[in-house]
Amino acid sequence: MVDFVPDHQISALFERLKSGDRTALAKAITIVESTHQKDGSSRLQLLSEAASLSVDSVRFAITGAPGVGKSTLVEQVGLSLIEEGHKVAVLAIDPTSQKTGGSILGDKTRMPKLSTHQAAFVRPSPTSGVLGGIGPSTSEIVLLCEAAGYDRILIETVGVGQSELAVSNVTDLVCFVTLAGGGDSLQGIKRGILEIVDLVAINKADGTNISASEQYAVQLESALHLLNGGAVSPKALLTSALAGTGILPLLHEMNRLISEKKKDGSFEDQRRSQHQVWFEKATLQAFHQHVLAAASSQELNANLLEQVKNKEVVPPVAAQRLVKHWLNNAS
Ligand SMILES: Nc1nc2c(ncn2[C@@H]2O[C@H](COP(=O)(O)OP(=O)(O)OP(=O)(O)O)[C@@H](O)[C@H]2O)c(=O)[nH]1
Ligand SMILES: [Mg+2]
Repeated sequence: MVDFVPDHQISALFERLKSGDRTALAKAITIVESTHQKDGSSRLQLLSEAASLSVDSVRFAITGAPGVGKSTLVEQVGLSLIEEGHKVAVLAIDPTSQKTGGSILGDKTRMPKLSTHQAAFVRPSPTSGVLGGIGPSTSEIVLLCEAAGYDRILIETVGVGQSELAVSNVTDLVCFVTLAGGGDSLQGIKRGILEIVDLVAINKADGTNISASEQYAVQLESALHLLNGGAVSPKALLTSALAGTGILPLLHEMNRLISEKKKDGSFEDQRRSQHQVWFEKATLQAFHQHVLAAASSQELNANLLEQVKNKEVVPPVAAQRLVKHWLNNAS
């Protein structure tokens, strides 16, 4: 938990963050991630300052089943983006880290060069119990990284059904990583995933796996073509994150798709609707916090709680009473 931070210290912290100080960025992220009431104003001040900067950034999602090579691919793509002159922030979101606490280290060791590179910031994030790990604070962390000068954001997340949709709400492009053969075959990929991906990387296309990967790419591209009703459909490209092959063509395609989105206006449209979703989620979150804070200090809550525990009132009825009472008393 972060202790209370006065406004002037937040301004000083933000100035350091803006100049690229990683310690300041890490501290700001901790403040934003903390849901503690005391940090509310510090969090909002940081976010307002960050949002007032106009940053020409691109946010990429790298998603896929566990173990397909996402982190290894992020290391390669990240290093190539740095070669292009960018500063790269990586948010590695691991839905299992909450339980094990161990995979965080795993992610960093899969990105040995990136996590120690001057032009990169690698931040493993716990998931706070949110499905797929994309929580309300993900957009906020992205904003802080951008304010600190990181103009390319890579968000690694394990694909667990709904999480692809969640990650597509906070990024400009979704790259789905998959493998030829094994359990992650075409039938195993949920239709919902294919509907939102912008491109597919068939990873581990190396050694004896090359021809199977080539066949799979053809299969996948025709499935994607059908799904898109014959319109322009996502490409499936072969990569070997381990050998470093196919990385530049993948990055080239990612950049090409972004330029296209910028040209036809869909990049900006997408960001605008993402802001709407973010606003809706933040409203619910703020409402939730206020109701809970107000309710917890009320006698009514204590009485209701007793009644609920004694099974005298069913929880949904108690909840309605509590919220109605709060609304009637909130001016
Ligand atoms: N042969 C081969 N192995 C790879 C390739 N990419 C990654 N691996 C290996 O696959 C294993 C998993 O790689 P990660 O990068 O940790 O995979 P991940 O998708 O990030 O895994 P989670 O974060 O646990 O979901 C490691 O042993 C890697 O060395 C590749 O292109 N070819
Ligand atoms: Mg990983």
